[in-house]
Amino acid sequence: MPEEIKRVEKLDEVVISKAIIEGFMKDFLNYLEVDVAIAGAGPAGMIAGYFLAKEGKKVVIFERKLSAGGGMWGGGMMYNKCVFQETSKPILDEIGIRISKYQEGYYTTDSLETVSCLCSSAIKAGAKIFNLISVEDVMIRENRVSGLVLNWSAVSLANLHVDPISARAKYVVDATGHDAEIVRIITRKIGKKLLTSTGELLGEKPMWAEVAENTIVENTKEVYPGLYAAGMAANAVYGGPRMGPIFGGMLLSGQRVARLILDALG
Ligand code: 48H
Repeated sequence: MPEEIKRVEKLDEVVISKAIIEGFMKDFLNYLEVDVAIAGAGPAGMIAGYFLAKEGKKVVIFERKLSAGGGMWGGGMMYNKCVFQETSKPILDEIGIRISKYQEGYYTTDSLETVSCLCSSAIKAGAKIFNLISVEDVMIRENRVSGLVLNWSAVSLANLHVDPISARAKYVVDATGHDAEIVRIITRKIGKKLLTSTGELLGEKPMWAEVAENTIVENTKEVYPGLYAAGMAANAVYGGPRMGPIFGGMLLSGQRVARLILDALG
C-alpha cells in the first residue's frame, strides 16, 4: 500500500517572503550592538564565536562569502582532509568532530564534517553568523576600535557605489585569514599605530608548520586597542610563518582570543 501523501492546507508566497524579511530584520537589528564582533567565519572566527557565546556573550560574525568555513573545505590541495595535532584534540572532542589517528601526534578529520560541526556549534552556542556581508571599515572612538562598518558583499562584487552601515562592539576580532583585512584598514587609515614592533603589519613568513602552529597562539592578542587578531591574521600581523593544511593552531588561536576577550570583558 503506498503511503498517503499529506497535503499542506495553504501556502502563501507573500507570507513566506514576510517570514524571511521580518526574521532577518529582527536578527540584524538585534546584532548591531554586541559584546564582540568578529570579521570572518573561518575556523578561527567560528571557534572564537563558540567559546564567547558559550560564556553568554553577545557575539556576531560577519562573513563575506555565501558559506562559512574559510579555507577549510578543501583540506590540502583539494584533498578534503584536515590535519590536527595533539594539542587541538580536546577542542575537536568538545565540538564532536570525529577524528582518525594517522600516527602518533597526527590526526585527520573530514573537512566537510569539520566545517559543518564548527558552524553548527558556534550557532547553537548562541553566536550569530551573517553571511554575504563584508567588513569594509572600522569605527574608532578615542583611539579605540568601537565597531565595524558593513556592506553587502554583492555591492563590492558589482562595483556599486552604495554607502555602508555600522555595528557597535565592545571588542572586535580580525579573523579574516591571510590578508588580515581589518588590521590593514587601521594602518591604511591612521598610520603606524599597531601594537607591533614597528607599528605596522609585519607580514606572513614562508611555510614552517611547527613554528607557525606555536607562534599563531602567541600572536593571538590585541593588535590595536579594542581589536584582536586571531587565526592566520595573527601570524600575518606579527610576522609568523604559514603552516599549510594543519588546522589545530586555528582552533587554539580562536580559543585563546575568546579567553583574552572574556578576561577583558570581566
Ligand atoms: C567579512 C571576510 C573579510 C571581510 C575575509 O581564511 P580563513 O579560513 O581564516 P582562518 O584564520 O580562520 O583559517 C586559516 C586557514 O583556513 C588557512 O588558510 C590556513 C591554515 N592556511 C595555512 C597556509 O599555509 O596557507 O577564513 C577567513 C574568512 C573567510 O571565510 C573569508 O571569506 C572571510 O574571513 N573574510 N569576511 N569581511 N572583510 N575578509
